[in-house]
Amino acid sequence: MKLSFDSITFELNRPLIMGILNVTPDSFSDGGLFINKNSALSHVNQMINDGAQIIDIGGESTRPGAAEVSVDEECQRVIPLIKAIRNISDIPVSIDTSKTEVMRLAIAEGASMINDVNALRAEGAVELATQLNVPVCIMHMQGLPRTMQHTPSYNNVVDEVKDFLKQRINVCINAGIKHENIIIDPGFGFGKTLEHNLTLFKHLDEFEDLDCPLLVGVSRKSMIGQVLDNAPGDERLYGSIALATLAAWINANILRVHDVKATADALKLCQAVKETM
Ligand code: 9MG
Repeated sequence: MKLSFDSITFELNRPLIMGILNVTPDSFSDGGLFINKNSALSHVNQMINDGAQIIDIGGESTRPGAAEVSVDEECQRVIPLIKAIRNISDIPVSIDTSKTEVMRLAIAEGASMINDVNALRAEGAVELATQLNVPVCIMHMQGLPRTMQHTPSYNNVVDEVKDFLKQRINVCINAGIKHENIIIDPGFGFGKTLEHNLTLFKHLDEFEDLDCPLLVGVSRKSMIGQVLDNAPGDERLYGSIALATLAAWINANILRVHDVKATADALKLCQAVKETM
């Protein structure tokens, strides 16, 4: 399996690290830290040096209950940063948004991937992604960010998440999105209880038959805090690394993480064991 951006093609014979850059005042773990352009850029530089292969930039928090942001506000947060990153590096930049106008502008300014937690369900999003011809991550979410954690409910979480992703892959393919541009994501923490998240994680290997690169995002999430006796966000590093390593072992292709250096070290060990005869 391969993943191609305009500047680089990855073979996906080992997981890629996608470093998270939230340019928001209210994200659950790093909200407010990178609103300032210089601190954001120096964080990007650090993540590149630490081993990130993709940078995911978001201008609207998707944590449960987060306030909605206008297109203008979201663009003001992310576009200058995308331009600035393009001046210092050709690392692929992913735009984390569900809004078509933000997708369009971000790609025009040098982003080369769309990460949509809404799986391109906004009006015109599938058509736009076809036209832009860039990799797109389509994620499963039950409900909407504002209310998704109120009463998540499934008969069989693995089957239902897989069915949703299959259906979205079909919609994308029928609209003309190339199969090799589609990345799937079960959406940990998006309309799911702890039990749903753990069940999905245990069955990650079952997503292989959808035949698309698999992105896993669990870094510092509340499922880790819940297992660790309600540890707050800044005490979830070791738990995040444990899950990143397990996901890599189960063959995840992209890990979306806050802590790039720690994840990169863990992945090196995981890879060394995998490659040993
Ligand atoms: C933006 N965002 C927050 N969590 C995420 C996750 O788990 N996956 C993807 N693709 N995006 C996410």
